[in-house]
Amino acid sequence: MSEAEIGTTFYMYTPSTPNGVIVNSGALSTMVAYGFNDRKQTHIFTHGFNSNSQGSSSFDIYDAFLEVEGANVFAVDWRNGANVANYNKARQNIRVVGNQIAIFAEGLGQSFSKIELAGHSLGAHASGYAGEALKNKGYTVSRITGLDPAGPGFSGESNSGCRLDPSDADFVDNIHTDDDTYGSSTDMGHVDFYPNGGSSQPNCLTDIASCSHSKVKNYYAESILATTCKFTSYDCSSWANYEAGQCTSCGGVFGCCNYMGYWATSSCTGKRYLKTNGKPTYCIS
Ligand SMILES: [Ca+2]
Ligand SMILES: [Ca+2]
Repeated sequence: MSEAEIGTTFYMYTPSTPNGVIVNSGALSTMVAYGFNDRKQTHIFTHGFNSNSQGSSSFDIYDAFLEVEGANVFAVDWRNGANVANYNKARQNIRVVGNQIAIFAEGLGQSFSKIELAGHSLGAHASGYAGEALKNKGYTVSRITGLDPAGPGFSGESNSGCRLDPSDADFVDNIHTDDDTYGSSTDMGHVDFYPNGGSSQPNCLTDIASCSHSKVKNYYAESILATTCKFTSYDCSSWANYEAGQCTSCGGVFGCCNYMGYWATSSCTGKRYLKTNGKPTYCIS
């Protein structure tokens, strides 16, 4: 679909405009008038297939960034390109959306060390395309967080230019919550977290309604607000071995631990496992 047909809209949320205002790409003076602050961290969030930017689980993420960082939050709404019957059409549309995100980010005139992208489902790959497009212009975004990056058409894709991968940002971290249906079973970041094994989440009886695929947004929102319990995860050869209690140590010969979500660091890479609760508070340790 064309840019006009997709009609990508950018919503801005700041401490001055917590309910959001629609802003135009490149209209920096208007953004500043509404509270954009280039000394603050900027987060650009992109939704997935059959979705939009205005759902409650997305608002929880924007609100958390405002609360913890007083950040500039932008929500990329490409609903006309995402709410189509044909998944492959939506999949093609994120090439367009990724370029629009890149142009929008460049228009902020901010150091890219302050700009982080995050996306759910197809939005994770759109963020990857944006990161790649910016790299081609000589910029590198500091971080891309993939929330259950979409699997169909991406899992096992050997060409990193066709999907989210570690080269798309200084630090790429992903959370896989439905790696056998809507999400991807392929590691696509410097670190890839597989809560509850990554296939099926607690209290999700069926994934037909994408319960497990969507649950990742709840985990991520909670992680931003975390103060003590920060989703500690463990290096392990498999979920079965993790469940059998073979991987409970951090450091030493057992490798390092890392926090899933907002508090993840780039110093501890690879595939990680952890358990969560089935409802808030999701974090166990
Ligand atoms: Ca890529
Ligand atoms: Ca599943």
